[in-house]
Amino acid sequence: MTTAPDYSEKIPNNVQLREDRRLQRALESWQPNFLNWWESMGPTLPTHDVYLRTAVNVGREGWAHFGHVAMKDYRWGIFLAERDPGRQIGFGAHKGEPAWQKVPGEYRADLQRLIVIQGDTEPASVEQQRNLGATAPSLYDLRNLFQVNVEEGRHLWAMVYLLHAYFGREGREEAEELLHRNSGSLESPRILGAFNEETPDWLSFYMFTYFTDRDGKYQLGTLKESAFDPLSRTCEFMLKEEAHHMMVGTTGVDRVVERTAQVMVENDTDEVGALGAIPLPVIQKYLNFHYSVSLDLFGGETSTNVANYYTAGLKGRWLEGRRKDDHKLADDSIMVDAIDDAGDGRPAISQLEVSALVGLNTDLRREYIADCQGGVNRWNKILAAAGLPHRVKLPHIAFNRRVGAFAGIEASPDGALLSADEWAEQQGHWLPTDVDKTYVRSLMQPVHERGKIAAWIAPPRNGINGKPFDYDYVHLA
Ligand code: BYC
Repeated sequence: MTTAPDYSEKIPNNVQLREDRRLQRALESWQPNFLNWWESMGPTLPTHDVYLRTAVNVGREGWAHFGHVAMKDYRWGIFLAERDPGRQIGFGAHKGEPAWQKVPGEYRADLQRLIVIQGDTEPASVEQQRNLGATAPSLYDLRNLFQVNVEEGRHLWAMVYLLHAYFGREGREEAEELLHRNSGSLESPRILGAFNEETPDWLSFYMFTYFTDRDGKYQLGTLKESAFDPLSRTCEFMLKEEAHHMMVGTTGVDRVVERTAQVMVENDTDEVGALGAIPLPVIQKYLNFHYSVSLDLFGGETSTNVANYYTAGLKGRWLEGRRKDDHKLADDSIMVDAIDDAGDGRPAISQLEVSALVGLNTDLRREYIADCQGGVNRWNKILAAAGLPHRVKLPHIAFNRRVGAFAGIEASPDGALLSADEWAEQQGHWLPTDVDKTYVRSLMQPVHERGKIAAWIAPPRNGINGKPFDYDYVHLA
């Protein structure tokens, strides 16, 4: 099968859509609805064109083409990683059997649900970020925002393709629903909590692309292991695009921390608010918020859903192939976080041994936490290099949780259990307050001039695709 997308088609694709007229027609009738959604819920800043990358191949080398394009003419398409005809299922009850090219009847509902949840997050993030263009700190950042947005749009296409191609009428209905639910809507909100939060400023955007997109990386990594081969192949290619989103988040927070550290050192003060930078305690609060809502995205510490998904072969573990066990886990156990009785009737944070299968959300969350610590280490290196003793840190796993074992309790960033009153009184020390948010927003004055950058953030070390920072990445309308 050819892997180069065909751009002569209305819907660029490398799945030989032309050979399945019914499917092609169904997707072509969804396309105008997608474009209407993009027009009404996508980026609000009017632009003439943007220096964007578009996928031209799914192979290891040279898969992207860079050039200025009008965003509404971006060629959203359907690209799956190359098929390995000998691929075998790597885990669960069907381990060793050939990967599925069709959906087995008994797993249809579960697979559809996973694909819908994944698909729902993609347009949600575009909706959350739609107003950010108006306050971009530089044309470089503006371009990165739009790149993330168009690729999240393409990830929606990826899931809609699966729904249309493999799930019949129900799949087509779900594809419509993906355009009807909206982030933050009271009547029909997005499915997962973090995707109904606002992304009102660029510090939130970088934190979101660091912490929440990283959940995407881990969830896609588990779906890449799926026995359902088209899902596996589509996630494999999505992960390639996702790498850029990780870069935007990581280096975005780097640059905010770097600028704050510079202003602190130059003025020999921690009080950088009056000096146009973002104070470190505010950065820490934003980090606390985005990290904790992203931890919720992994579901409960124990979950029979995830045990069933694994045994069925629908959703594997992070880097399943590298795990040294039987890949069935029926006889294994795992320690998970839990709330216990301290003995005096008060709750206490403890650990509980459960079957490895029901603890798989915990397994994935732990991989994610270790990865998040990498960012914190980077940011602390920046502070240390500036000669500052200050450090940022990840809050305790029980902090500000609304899903799972800790949903019913409140804890401080150090993991001390708090009464509801103590939490209400103190949360403003740990989560962004209205005052913090208003201050951060007050800094968000647009810098849309070539080569210029806002005062609250350091310029990037490198431009995009070898271009300099002062390249004309975006032409505004
Ligand atoms: N908010 O059994 P449990 C991305 C529900 S991000 C609201 O513990 P399970 C991206 C749950 O549905 C990656 N509800 O959960 C990033 C269940 O409901 P039912 C997105 C929640 O099923 C940035 C109940 O609570 N992809 O790609 O083991 C930009 C009990 O839960 C939440 C995926 O998530 C929540 N946070 O695990 C753009 C992969 N959490 O059954 C894109 C697909 C749980 O009682 N999804 N609930 O009605 C999954 O694998 C799983 O559904 C979850 C939940 C990991 C989300």
